[in-house]
Amino acid sequence: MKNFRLETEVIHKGYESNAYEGSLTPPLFQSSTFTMESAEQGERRFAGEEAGYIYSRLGNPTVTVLEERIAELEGGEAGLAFSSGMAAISATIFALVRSGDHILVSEGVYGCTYGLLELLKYRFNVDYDLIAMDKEDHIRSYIRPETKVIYVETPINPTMKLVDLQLVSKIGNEVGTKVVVDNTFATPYLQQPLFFGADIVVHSATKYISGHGDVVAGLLVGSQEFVNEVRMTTQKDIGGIISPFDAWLLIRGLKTLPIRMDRHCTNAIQIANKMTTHPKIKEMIFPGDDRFSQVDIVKKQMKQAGGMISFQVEGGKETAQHFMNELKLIKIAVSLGDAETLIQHPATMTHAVVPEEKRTQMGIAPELLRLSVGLEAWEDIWADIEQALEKI
Ligand code: LCS
Repeated sequence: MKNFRLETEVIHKGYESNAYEGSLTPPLFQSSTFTMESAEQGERRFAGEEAGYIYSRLGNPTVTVLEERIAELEGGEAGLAFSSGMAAISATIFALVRSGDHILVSEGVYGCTYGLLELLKYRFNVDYDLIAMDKEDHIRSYIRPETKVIYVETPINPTMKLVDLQLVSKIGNEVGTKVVVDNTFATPYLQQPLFFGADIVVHSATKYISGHGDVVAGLLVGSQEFVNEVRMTTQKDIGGIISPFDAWLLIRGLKTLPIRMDRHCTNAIQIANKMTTHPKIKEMIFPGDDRFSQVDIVKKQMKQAGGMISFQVEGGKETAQHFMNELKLIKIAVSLGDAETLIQHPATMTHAVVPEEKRTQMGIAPELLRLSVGLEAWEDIWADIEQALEKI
């Protein structure tokens, strides 16, 4: 069938209703295992000589629809779904490195990704460097013969710094190092790393892809060869698979991804405009702001600037916490990309596991706050922020 635009593929890709009694939505195959017609068929399936489902840790028809859909959206050959973003990230990295290897990492990653890098370093002898990835020479100076992965978040959680995907992919491809991009903040609707030359995309699907705050899940997109390898090794044998029901919820969430992202983005622009003029907001970091230091990268690789804003209030950590406590509509919660506007304090919440010195290197100040702008009327979101600012 011909390829459609992304807005159409999020609704139709990988599913034909006539195969399932005309059921409009993909059925939920809530089954752990699949029966075989004969012992010989079982033998052929295990030997890989015959296609067919065996056991849901190896594949499930509902999960397959999700995997085909995310692969299409990211423009990759194949997709794989996991029980969490961290399951996707850890299965990917474990498939790419062995003891003695080195990983080059963007200067800032989600707290538990940092935790995974530390675990790899101290338990499995896999070294890493967190570096600013803005200059070609600087990046190249950190590449060693043992560098097997360049791991990048863009936009970076929570500092909203960007990494030039074309630049890192060019370097990675030249030196033969896999480039892995965490595309959680942008989603494939706003940014498609594989088109810039990256090898693998990972997601916390818990966020915008779900969009409704009711699933914890992860996704991976890459070449068919790499996806097959992960499916049969670090996913199958470590076991971080998604449940069919969670896959079904993600299929539902994905259908509205484009229209939700448009609204997140326009709401964020309105809130950011208001923030820039407020005297109690010391600094605001939003890729959609004209004064954002990496506007060129936004223009080059993102369709819109996204729905995440980081900012600092005048005063230190206590003032930031006081501000959060005064909010009424906006919820204090980690996670992001939900219909509800959420706020969190990275230094004591999502990035509390990162030692202070490394947090400073990443740009996470004690008064930094991260706002996930939701789908409510922006005027109501701003009114809540404004009344809380008045009280600090
Ligand atoms: N990558 C990014 C960029 C994330 O923000 C997160 C979670 C993960 C990976 C891990 O995904 P998970 O296993 O939770 O599905 N970020 C969170 C955050 O900022 N607040 O709560 C979780």
